[in-house]
Amino acid sequence: MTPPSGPMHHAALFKTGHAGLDADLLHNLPPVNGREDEGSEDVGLEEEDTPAGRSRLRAIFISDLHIGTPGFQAEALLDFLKHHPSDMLYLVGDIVDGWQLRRRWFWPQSHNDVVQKLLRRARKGCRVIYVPGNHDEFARHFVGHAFGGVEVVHDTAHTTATGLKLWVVHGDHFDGVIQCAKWLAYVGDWLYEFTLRLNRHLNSFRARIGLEYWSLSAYLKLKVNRHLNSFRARIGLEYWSLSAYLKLKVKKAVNFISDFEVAVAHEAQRRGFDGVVCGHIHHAEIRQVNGILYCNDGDWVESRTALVEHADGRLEIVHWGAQAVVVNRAPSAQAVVA
Ligand SMILES: [Mn+2]
Repeated sequence: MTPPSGPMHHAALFKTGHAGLDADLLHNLPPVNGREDEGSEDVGLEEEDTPAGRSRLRAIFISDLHIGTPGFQAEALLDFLKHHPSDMLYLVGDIVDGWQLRRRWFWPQSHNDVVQKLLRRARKGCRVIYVPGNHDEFARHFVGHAFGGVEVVHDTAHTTATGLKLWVVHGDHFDGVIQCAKWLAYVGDWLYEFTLRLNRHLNSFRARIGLEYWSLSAYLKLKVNRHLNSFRARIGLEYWSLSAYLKLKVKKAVNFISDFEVAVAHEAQRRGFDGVVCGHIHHAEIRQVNGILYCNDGDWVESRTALVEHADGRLEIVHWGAQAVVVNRAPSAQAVVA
């Protein structure tokens, strides 16, 4: 089965430092396509015992692990993988965080365990396909190669058991911030990591001295609003509502999500696909966008989510772990340019 209009032949979006290299590689790449695997892949190749009551998945899509940052929830992912054997595993970008590692080396044993686990899975017969993202763009130089059975591709096509043709891509090329101003993306990334870390430290300290969980952002909102308005009154400005301002910001974030979704879905349609699987904005979702099936597999920093395809072709988002997770269909302001 030929992927419609050949996703590998639209190289314009994926310019890397190795322009000449890409063109050659693109023609030598085997199509990565679920349908074609059915004959050759032995479903009997169990990586480990299928846990009782769970059947083997046809495919798993995960992205935005950010291995190499304190935010990566390695134990949760290991646990998820242990409970979900699959025929195919797609790593949809931002797997290793090169941006953060460049600033500060952070690589605990649990992060090693995850890498080992992924390689082991490939060794045991699971087809592992790695689609690099912006945080691991260094891997884009290795497109067309396989490492320990892990195939590296810019983007790929996956056909579900029901015949849906899905375009698999990280999605950063549809993020206006990254396209227009990379430095802004770096700054935003640092701020995001910083607030995550601050909140974590603050609350672990509070827990140690017996205090309950406390939200830094809620406190700041109240404080800042009070001081700001007393200052504004003093210099003769009218009252200004921080919460109204934040609400506007939230609306902008929502717009950002929907702009992103529309852009990705539009490109998938242009390439002749029925749908798209991407990551990047840390916001798991399955929905129709202008007649195209838009799937986002979320992240393993905050939401611990994966997109899975069951044996019958059913697609589903799995939220993993004991943490309270709100399954909310409505867009929220939690999306980040990641
Ligand atoms: Mn990304």
